[in-house]
Amino acid sequence: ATAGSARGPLRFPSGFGWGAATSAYQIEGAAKEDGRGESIWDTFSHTPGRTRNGDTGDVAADHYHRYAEDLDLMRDLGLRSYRFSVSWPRIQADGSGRPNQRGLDFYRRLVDGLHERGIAPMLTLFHWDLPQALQDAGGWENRDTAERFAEYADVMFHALGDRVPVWLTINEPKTVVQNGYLWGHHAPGRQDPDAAYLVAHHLQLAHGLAVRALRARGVDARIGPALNLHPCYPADDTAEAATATRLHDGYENRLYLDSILKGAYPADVLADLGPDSRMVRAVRDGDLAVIASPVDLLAVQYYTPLYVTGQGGTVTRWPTSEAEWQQIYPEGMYDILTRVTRDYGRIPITITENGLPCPDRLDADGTVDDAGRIDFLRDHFAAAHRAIRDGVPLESYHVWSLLDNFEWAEGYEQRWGLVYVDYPTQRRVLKRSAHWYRTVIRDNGL
Ligand code: GBH
Repeated sequence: ATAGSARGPLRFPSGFGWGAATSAYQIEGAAKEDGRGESIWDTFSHTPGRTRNGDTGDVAADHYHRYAEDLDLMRDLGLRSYRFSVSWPRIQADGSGRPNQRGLDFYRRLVDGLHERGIAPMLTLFHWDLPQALQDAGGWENRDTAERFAEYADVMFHALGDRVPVWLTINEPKTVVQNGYLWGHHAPGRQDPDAAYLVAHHLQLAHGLAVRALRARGVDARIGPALNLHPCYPADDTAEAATATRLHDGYENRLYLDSILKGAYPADVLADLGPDSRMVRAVRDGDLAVIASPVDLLAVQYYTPLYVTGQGGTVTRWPTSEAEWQQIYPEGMYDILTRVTRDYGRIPITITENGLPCPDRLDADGTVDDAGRIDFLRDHFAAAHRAIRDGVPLESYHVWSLLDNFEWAEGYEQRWGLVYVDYPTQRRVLKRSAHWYRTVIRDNGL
C-alpha cells in the first residue's frame, strides 16, 4: 500500500489502524473491587504531597463499571484499534501465584466487546501499576520481579492469547527509570541514579522473558515493546553540544532500542555508567540474548523533542503545551520514525501514544471546543504520513487518550482525552476533536 501524494489530500494506506489509547490505573477506578490487590500507584497517590490536589486513581473515569458505554463511544468514533493495559494486581493481587478469575473476566468482557464492535484489541501488559507486594520485595531492583512478570504475562497469554492479536510488554521503561527512580515524580518515588539503571536492565529483561513466554506457548499473536522515544537535537552548533546530544540520545533512546533490536547496550552509555555501576554488574551472560528475543513490531510513543546543551542539560525551543515538558514539534514525529527505520531496519511500527493536554471545559451548550488538539493532531498525522511515504512501515496510530483520565502526578487537572469526562457525574462528552477524528478515520486521511 502506498500513501497519497504530499500535495493532494493525505490518504493513509488502506486498513490503517486508527486508534486511541488508555491505561488501567488512569481510567479504571474500582481500586478495591473483585479481588484487586494494591499497586505502587495506590501507595504513591495516597501519600500526601505526591500528586496534584492529592488526586488518586481510586475512581478515575470509572471505566471498570462503564466499559460497555466506553466501548460504544469507541464504536461511534469508528476506531479500528484500541490500546489498553491490564492491571497486574487485578490478575495477581500480590504479583504471583494463582490468577484471580474475576480480574481475568473483566478483560475477557472488554476484549470480546471490542471484537463485537469490529475494533482490534492491543493489550499492554504493564503500564506502571506494579503490585505493591512485589515492590515490598525490592520491585524492579530485584531481578526476581522480571521472572514474576514473565509468569503474569504467561497467565494473560493463556487467558487471552486466542483473541488479542497484538501484545505490548512494558509501557515506557524509560519513564519508570527516570520518573520512578531518577527524579522521583512517579511511583515508587525514588531518587537514586545507581538504582535507576539497574531497574532499566531488569525491565528490559522482563520484556525479553515475556516475549519468550509468548513463543513458548505457541500463541499466534504479535508482540513488541512500547518505547517513548525523544528525538535529540543539539541546542547550538558547538562541538560540545553535539557530543552531549549523542550521549543524551544513548540514555533516551538507544539504551532501550539497541538492547532489544541489536542485542547490545550502547557502549557509550555503558562507559558513562562505569564498570562499578549496579547495572553493569547485574548484566549476566545470556541476558542480552533474552532481551533481544525477536519481536514482531515496535510501538513508538512520541510527545516532544529534546534540545541538549554542551553541559548535557536541555532547553526549550518551541511553544509548550499545558504540560511544560512538552514542546510542540510535529517534525519530531517524522524524524523519530524515519530514524528508527534507518537505524533498525523495516520492523513494523505502531504509534501507541501521541496527544496533547488542553484546558478543556464543558460549555453551556454542551460542547467542548478543543481546537488546539485538532491542530496538533492534524500536524502530527501529516508528519506520520510523510514518514510512511518515505518508507516507514507504520501500520497504526493511537491517540493519547480516548478519555480524560488520571494524569499521574498531575492528577485530573490535565485533560488529554478525545472524550471529556465530567468527573462528578462521570458523563462522557465527545470533544470537537473526537468529531473531527471520526471524519479522519472515515476518510482514512486528512
Ligand atoms: C505517557 O508518558 C504515558 O504513557 C501516559 O500514561 C501519560 O498519560 C501520557 O504520556 C501523557 O503524559 O514532569 O519532568 O517529571 C509520556 C512520557 C513521562 C512525559 C513523564 C512526562 C514527566 C516529566 N512522560 N514525564 S516531569
